[in-house]
Amino acid sequence: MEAREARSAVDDTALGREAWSVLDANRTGSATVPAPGLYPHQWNWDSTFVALGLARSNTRRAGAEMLSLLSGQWSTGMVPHIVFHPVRAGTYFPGPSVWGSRDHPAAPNGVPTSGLTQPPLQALAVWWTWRHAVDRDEAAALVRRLYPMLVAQNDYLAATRDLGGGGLAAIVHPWESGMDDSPVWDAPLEALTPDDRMCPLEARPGRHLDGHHDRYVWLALRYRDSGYDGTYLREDHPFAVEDPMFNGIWLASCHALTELAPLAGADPGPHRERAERIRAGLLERLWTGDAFHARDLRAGRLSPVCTIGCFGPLLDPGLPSERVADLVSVLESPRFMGTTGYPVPSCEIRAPQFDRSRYWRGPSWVNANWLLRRGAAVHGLTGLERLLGAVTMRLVRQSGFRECFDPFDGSGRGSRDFSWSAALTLDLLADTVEG
Ligand code: 2M8
Repeated sequence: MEAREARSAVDDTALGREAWSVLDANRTGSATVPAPGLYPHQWNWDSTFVALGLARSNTRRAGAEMLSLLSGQWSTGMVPHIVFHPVRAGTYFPGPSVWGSRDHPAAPNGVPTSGLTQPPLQALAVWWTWRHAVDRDEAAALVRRLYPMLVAQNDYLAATRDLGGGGLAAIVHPWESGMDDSPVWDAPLEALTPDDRMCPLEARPGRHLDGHHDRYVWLALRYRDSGYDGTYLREDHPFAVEDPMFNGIWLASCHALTELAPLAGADPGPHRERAERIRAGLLERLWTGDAFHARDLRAGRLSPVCTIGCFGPLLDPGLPSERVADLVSVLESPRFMGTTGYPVPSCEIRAPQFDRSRYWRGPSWVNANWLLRRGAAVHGLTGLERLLGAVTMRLVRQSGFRECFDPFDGSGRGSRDFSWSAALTLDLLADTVEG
């Protein structure tokens, strides 16, 4: 363990080997768990980042990762944020008995899952797998198999989650953002008035603000008790936020679907139209003048805090060039990349809520850096793309495949041997090789 922490200048081949050994160790059957100790099940976007990282070297395994995740898809089209590993069911809270998917008619038979979703990155990962596949026939078969599930997922978001009516999907729980403890959720969480059904989470040092543990669980229970009902979400659920990262990822997946549709013999037109609608929603509803800020639908307010989530729409190749320039200038400024030696901090450092060691409130993350780097790439910002790749490689070379990193000194935080950090390193290494 200490050797990983002390790593300074591992050569690329050794680093790649270490990444593979982490992914092999974290694999259970056909799925890769984020970190067996802390997160012993299949998580939605973790698994999808693993597929993105494996895409260039192992089409079959990237595909198996997606198939395993989508085995948990509900008949509503919702792709759950956790697919539980049956043997380890008792080791994570809230587990299957709390979510109660077994008793829900829309949940898959025999595959216990949570009742929430996470950023819809899957179509992008499937497209990435197809684009980089060595065996195109195998990848095309995978696309044909997965395409209907990806369409169902997108239709679910459009039909059930456009709670604001402006073309964006709302998240109904901070866990759905993947950036669970982001300060963006502080105000909507504090506005809740939980009743006596509050149920405390086990404390984990450096994780959530104490006052919010209970609210996370309470919110999840309220939604469960509604029967995971769409009308309840629209009319009663007290947490509904339009998040720019969630929607930026959704938009990127709609673009991916326009490329995948012809391979599945389908019309790309509806995906193009949906992408345009999401872009219009982002520009009309979340743009503040320098970045995209999350909209709290219940309070009718934009969040004042700027976090890495604010840059999600960079993933849209059709984002107007002035908005791209505005975003990049904030990203490169002292508020984010300009003053931290190990960017990108997950919250702007001048914000009172910034905390260099609390999850999603300051630390740098490999997956967020990868998304921003992809955003730079789609806009042809080669210098920024290279820089984001280099700073991310420096983090893992120095501190190993940690869950996240201190943005000032690069030291590791959270779990060791974390799957998405290892998998996305493989993707970055592949770019180094391809030049
Ligand atoms: C963290 O979220 C889980 C709940 O989903 C937790 O706090 O227990 C987040 O970092 C999230 O982005 C990630 O998907 C998950 C598993 O790595 O852990």
